[in-house]
Amino acid sequence: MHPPSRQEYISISFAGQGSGSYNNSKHWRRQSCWRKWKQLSRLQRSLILFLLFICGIASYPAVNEHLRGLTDGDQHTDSNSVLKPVIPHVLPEPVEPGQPPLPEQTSQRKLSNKRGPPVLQNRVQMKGNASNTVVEDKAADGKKEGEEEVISWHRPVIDTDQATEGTKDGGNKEYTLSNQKAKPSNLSASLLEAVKDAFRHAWKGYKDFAWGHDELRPLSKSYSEWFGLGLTLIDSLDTMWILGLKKEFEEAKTWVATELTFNKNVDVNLFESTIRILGGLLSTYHLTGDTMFLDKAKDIGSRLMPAFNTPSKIPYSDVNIGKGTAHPPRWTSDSTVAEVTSIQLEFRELSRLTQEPQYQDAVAEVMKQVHKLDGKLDGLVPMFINTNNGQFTHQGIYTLGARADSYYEYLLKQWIQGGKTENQFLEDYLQAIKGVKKNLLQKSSPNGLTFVGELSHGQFSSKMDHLVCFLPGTLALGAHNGLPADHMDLAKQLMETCYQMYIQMETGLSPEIVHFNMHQGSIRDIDVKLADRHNLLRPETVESLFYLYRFTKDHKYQDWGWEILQNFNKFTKVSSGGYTSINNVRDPDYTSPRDKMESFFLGETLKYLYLLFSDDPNLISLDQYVFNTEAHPLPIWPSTA
Ligand code: DMJ
Repeated sequence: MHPPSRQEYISISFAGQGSGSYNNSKHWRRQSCWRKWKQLSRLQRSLILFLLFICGIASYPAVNEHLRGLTDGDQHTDSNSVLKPVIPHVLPEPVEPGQPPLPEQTSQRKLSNKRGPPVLQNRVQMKGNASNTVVEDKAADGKKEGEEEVISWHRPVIDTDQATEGTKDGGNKEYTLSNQKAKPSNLSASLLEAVKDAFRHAWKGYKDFAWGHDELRPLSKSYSEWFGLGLTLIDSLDTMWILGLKKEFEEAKTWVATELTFNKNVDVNLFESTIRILGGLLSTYHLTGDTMFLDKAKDIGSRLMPAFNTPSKIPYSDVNIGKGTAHPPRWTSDSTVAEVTSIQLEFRELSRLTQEPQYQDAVAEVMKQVHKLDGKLDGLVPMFINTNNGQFTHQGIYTLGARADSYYEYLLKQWIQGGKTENQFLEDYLQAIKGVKKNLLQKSSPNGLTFVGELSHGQFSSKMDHLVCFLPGTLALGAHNGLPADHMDLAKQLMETCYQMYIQMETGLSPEIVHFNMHQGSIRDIDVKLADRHNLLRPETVESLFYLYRFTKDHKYQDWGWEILQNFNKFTKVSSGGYTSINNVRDPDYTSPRDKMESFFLGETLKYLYLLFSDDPNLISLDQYVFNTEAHPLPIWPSTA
């Protein structure tokens, strides 16, 4: 008996008859290829397979880089989200009627047209004052003269109800139409209200789809858990208080009082839970005077303490707050230098409030050891430290970005918190800034943007993380507290650079990492690698804009923040509620949303934008409060003298 003929041979016989009417489908093509494959000799097939294998190996790095670009992010990025279909841009949604301006909104100032040095090309130009419109730079976008596209100030970009594949065509045309109704009648008087609108919109998404959970996934209208502790809600408490969102605050407070429990068998990251949860609860206690928040702060603070039970007293990265056990990550016994040196403001404050010294003692011991360690370069620290022997590891790499950033920030801020009496912090900070200037500071070509690069075993790299954009603000804070005036000069230069990292992108939003060109003849200052094009709604640039505006009163910093807020509204706002991180800041038509709203968007980004737009220097006075690295204000200690 003959075996039943296989389907592929059936279609071959149709095609082979040359009827000219074959079915040109994928199905047919698959069958035809299969037939040809089967007709090859074993040797030919082996040869082809071998060549395909070689090609595969050769293309692996490029593919890998592309995939990394889709998945990179904070360590807790949900990798599933990258597989989501791309969501198209949509027409503007109607905007809720505006609230009356706040009393502090008195300025009738026009938005500045200035865009830094004249040679620097900015993508977005603001025209006029009362019209509050944004006109895209036609040259940059290749549009014809006279074809101005007016963009409304407040447009949702991502409509969850219209999620389809392939958004390349048409999407941008639709949503670049002006929505005149959406414009506030007076822009300067509405900046604060615009931030409140953004917060309410973000909060709506969180409340509707993620209430009591860690993070909103706005596109899938669901949530993700990291620690399972209502992270976004806690991170947002003091923002709501500062923005005056009383109803929202009361609802959240009720949840904290009745639902939040730390008696849970969960592993949490020491640093992240300290800066977001402990920091958030402490600052909310200070702002409101409600001891419920202090009780919760004590509870989480004491549950985090097992992290310090290590041979070296350098804490482990992870703690199980239910079991009272701690451990390093599975693959190493190292902790990150930034993580172990950026929990001090919170634990020191907890000790001051409770009169229990163990918290402060534990974090002071870390600072004492790091201060004495070998392996620094002119005050710059490596990125890892071993929890067994207390020594730096992976030495020779110096950055102000990920894994080292807030070490520098907390040197200055501990000095300020303690009433400028702990000179060791100040000395280490001053030395580190000198180290930055000597080893990491360079200028780009062709326009001479000042940037902070990295050093790897003596080799300079022009890579700069968006995270480094905390530095202008920190430098300005130092200068405000009496440190050398040239710190302020540097702060201003770096601020300009961080702004350019936004405005030179097609979406007007910064990527996660940029590379600066340094060779003569470069045609642009900033390059972005495929893997680095994402934006996670991070706060560092608007944080620095807030400090720079507070100390200089130069309105251009408010203008820059306003542009950034508009671009968040334009490219990351999800119509059903919430904002989303995006994968691609280089293509306004194809931003590839990640389906995640990080808690720091509410805890930091929107708070700093609000404070930036406020002209009231007493709204969280920088002479009374110091912000932790998650934007939670803690009091500067009263002098004991
Ligand atoms: C926040 O958790 C904090 O600002 C931290 O210092 C750095 N990373 C995020 C924001 O980018």
